[in-house]
Amino acid sequence: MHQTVEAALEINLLHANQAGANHNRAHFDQWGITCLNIMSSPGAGKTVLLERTLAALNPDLKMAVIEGDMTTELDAERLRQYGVPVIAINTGRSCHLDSKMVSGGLHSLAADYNPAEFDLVFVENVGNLVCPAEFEVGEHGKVALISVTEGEDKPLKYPIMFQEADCLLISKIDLAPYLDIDLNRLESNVRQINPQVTIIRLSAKTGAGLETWLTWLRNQVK
Ligand SMILES: Nc1nc2c(ncn2[C@@H]2O[C@H](COP(=O)(O)OP(=O)(O)OP(=O)(O)O)[C@@H](O)[C@H]2O)c(=O)[nH]1
Ligand SMILES: [Zn+2]
Ligand SMILES: [Zn+2]
Repeated sequence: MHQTVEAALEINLLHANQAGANHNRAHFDQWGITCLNIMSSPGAGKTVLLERTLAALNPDLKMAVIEGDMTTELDAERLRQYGVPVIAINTGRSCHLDSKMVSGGLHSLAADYNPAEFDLVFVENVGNLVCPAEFEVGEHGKVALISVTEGEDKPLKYPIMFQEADCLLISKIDLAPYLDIDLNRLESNVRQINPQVTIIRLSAKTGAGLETWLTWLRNQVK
């Protein structure tokens, strides 16, 4: 036998968060911005992916990043080198960004720039395979990464993020030959819980799959 815990407290938290997410979405829509929430476990490759993406699409698309980290500005500093606005948000003890934190980020973007000029805002969530997927931030789409070093079973063990994802990137495929991982089995585990998801195998290191990702991304922009 196993049990599933249902906490009323968690339901209230999510309810309050949803109101903030709706507020953020209204801003994004009013400004004609597409917002994507990038999520993965720590170190799966979100920041490197964003570095490659900003390098490839700037200045064709006007982009900004809301960068969530628990304590540092290390990722934000990496991304600032690509000449786009990067708003760093330290979550402190919190393991995910919530809609209120992202609201602070997007109001500060709107204070410093004309927000209507932007096409695409990325939210890099805190590295965590569980919590970020539970808290909407007003995004139009969710992108999840799973690196080949994490194992085929993770979509089954941590299903929410994979269930919610519109696009799943299997990252670091350049490392697959050195590991005992069956990529087809990983994909079929993902499909089992989310048959609709777009799956792209990608290596930010070799550039494999990058064009497919950029095409998917361009198609998301309003
Ligand atoms: N071999 C290989 N290494 C990669 C690839 N993508 C990322 N890495 C490495 O993985 C490590 C973590 O990458 P990051 O982009 O910082 O990961 P992250 O998801 O942003 O990490 P957090 O923000 O801390 O959760 C770095 O050492 C990267 O160089 C890849 O495609 N291939
Ligand atoms: Zn507002
Ligand atoms: Zn990062």
